[in-house]
Amino acid sequence: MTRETSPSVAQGTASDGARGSRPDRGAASETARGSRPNDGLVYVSGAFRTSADASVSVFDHGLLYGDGIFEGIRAYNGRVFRLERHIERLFDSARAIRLEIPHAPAEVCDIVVETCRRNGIRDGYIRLVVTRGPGDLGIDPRKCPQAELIVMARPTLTMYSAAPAGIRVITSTFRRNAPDATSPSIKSLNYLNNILARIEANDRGADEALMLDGQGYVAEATVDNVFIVTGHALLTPPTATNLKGVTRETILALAVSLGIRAEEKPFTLFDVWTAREAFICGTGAEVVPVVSVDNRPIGDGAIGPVTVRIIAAYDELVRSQGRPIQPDAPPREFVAGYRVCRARGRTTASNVTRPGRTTMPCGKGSACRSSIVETVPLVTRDRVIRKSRVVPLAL
Ligand code: PXG
Repeated sequence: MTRETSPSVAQGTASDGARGSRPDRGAASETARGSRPNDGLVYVSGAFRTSADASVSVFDHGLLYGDGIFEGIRAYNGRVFRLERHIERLFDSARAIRLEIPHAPAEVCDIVVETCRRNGIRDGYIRLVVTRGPGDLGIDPRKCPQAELIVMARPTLTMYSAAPAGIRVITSTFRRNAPDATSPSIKSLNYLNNILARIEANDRGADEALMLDGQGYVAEATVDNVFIVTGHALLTPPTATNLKGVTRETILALAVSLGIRAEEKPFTLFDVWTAREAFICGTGAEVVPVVSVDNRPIGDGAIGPVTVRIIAAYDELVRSQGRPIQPDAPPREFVAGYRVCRARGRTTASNVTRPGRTTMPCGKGSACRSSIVETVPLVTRDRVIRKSRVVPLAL
């Protein structure tokens, strides 16, 4: 499975006088230089190395030219969510930039799971990076004989601290990459447009930025896909102008289970300004309500009922599906159910499948009469185990 090559293949191992053997310069200088995790194991150059020893060459074309791709995956409850789909997208990105990953997709899946195991991850965030590998100065990829696969796993990743209450978004002046330039379908190491958009959001005191495409249609956020709820349906832009997000796909499928009409259709800022609800979604962020765009409240400026239902269904789904990290984990039969409460003018949702966790905002728990219960069909090891009882949403 793994290429257990000798440490001498890796650049900057402890034995050659790189980071591992540097004198400790103390916390203050570490902060000045930007702190980095010093625990855990990273898969790099064909072997697992301590974080302190995990490094790549300064001649790596991923560093020199952004010549590479990445993936972000989450593990929940001891399972890696939609692992095969993420790895399929990684290989699609690689193919698009004519990069040969030095493993088969199934081997990369195994390396991801092994990285989780070695880091004791049950819940966490997994990052894969594939670079063109070490070469020399000069853009020509023929200078890079061997691509570099890096896999890291961390127990946490927080994208937006304001997420539970809903985030404030601005529209960036930076456009999402044109489909006829570096396709936005490629999850490449070139995120400069998106980073500039995020800096713009930071400067304007917002949490995130919406990026438009070259024609002025809404494309996506800087690291998330975008959805709006109109009076007619749940809408998300077609993927020509944005990343083919795994979370986006999951939500489109969940919408079907929930009886929510969903469409992939281009839309403009007008549609955002007049939307009832909006949210962004991605592996890192999960599903995050958007309460304002360019200081205009979305809907009534509170988190809307469709968003609440989707967050609840997504939360249940991710905790019940995925490739087990421990090899002999028994299959778990699981049906999501949750209660949507409209008490006190608020709408929220709470899990009712696990006893003792039904806490409604009205304080009545499962006795709450302002709520409806829904179940969502879930799949265990690719098998549908229960049909849903869909409660249609009045859109
Ligand atoms: N659009 C863009 C531009 C992204 O980078 C998404 C949409 C959502 O895709 P998924 O497949 O995750 O639903 C992304 C995802 C990070 C980080 O560390 C970035 C992403 C995901 C997780 C972490 O910045 N990008």
